[in-house]
Amino acid sequence: MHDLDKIVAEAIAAFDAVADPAELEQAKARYLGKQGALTERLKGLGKLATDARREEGARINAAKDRIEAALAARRRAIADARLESRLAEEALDVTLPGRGLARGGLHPASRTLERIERIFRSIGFDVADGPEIETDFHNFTALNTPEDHPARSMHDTFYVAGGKAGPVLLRTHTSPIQIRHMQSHVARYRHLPVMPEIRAIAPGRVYRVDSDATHSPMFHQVEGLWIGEDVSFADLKGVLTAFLQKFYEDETVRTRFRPSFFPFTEPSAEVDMTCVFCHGAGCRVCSHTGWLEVAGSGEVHPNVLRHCGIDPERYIGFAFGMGPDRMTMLRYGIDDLRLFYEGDLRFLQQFV
Ligand code: 2NL
Repeated sequence: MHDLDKIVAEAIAAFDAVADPAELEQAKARYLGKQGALTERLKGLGKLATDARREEGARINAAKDRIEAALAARRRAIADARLESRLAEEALDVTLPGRGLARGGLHPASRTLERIERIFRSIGFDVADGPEIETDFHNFTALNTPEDHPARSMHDTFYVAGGKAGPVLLRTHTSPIQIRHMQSHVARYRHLPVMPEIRAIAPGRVYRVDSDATHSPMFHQVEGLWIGEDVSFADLKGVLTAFLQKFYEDETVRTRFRPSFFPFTEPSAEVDMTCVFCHGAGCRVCSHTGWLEVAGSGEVHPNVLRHCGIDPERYIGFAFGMGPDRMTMLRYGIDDLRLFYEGDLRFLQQFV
């Protein structure tokens, strides 16, 4: 074999032996570079006679072309192989089923509020809303709560600031929603000879300085109100009994009303329902009484109506307040209120 053929064969073998672009460039330098095998041969041409020089020069150039062609082919092969392996590595099977998004869901406390709203809407109640930061007037004064009542103390209420218009606080119940609702109802229907009936519930977050296994500083309340010319205590009993039967999906639910006291109602009553677990027979949940305390209620105090611009000699009605968080616990059999506010997905996912 002519020694040029040997160099070409060696170069091709050297190119084939590497798989890395940088190593390939190093191999190229060994054959085509300034100190490469072919360049050395070209330098030696000067010593030859003209004819021999032309012949030898042509052969060297032909060898150089073959090496360059081999180099170009190897470059392409390495690049192709790299692309192939990247494609294989990053392969994406678009026909595979997706991983899917985790499905969100409403918090059990929200589900209960929506359930309560749906039931009351179905019997003709509006759902009212209002600010969580309230004035002392809407939260206490309009509700006939005396200046020295313990609910007004720093100990029981979160005060936010003392503005020019008086103390500002986180509402301790949703009653101020109803105060605002009554005031705007009165203003809206001022031109009518008879005020249309007020039928509304007020669901929402409320705040009290209280925190243990059964009390959270933020919890939920739903209050309700029905004011008209002849709304009676019997209507209160009928509405609450029907509501509780619907809420707990049990038409055998019975209620009883025990005398009580609230500054904003007179007379006032504590509402008990037959235990949802034992239906009145007595069990651990109802402390073996057969009854569960579920709401407070009463006839709206005349002073409250006056504060809202309603004439208590003409209009009368009832109000009630209940704790939807406890209702959620009873409905789903949850035994610790704190689970509601920890945001633990293992708990929350059970309600999706
Ligand atoms: C309870 C007691 C109650 C009311 C709330 C009310 C609201 C207005 C006027 C009169 Cl605007 N009363 N609300 C009445 C009686 C009881 O809640 O134990 N709640 C969990």
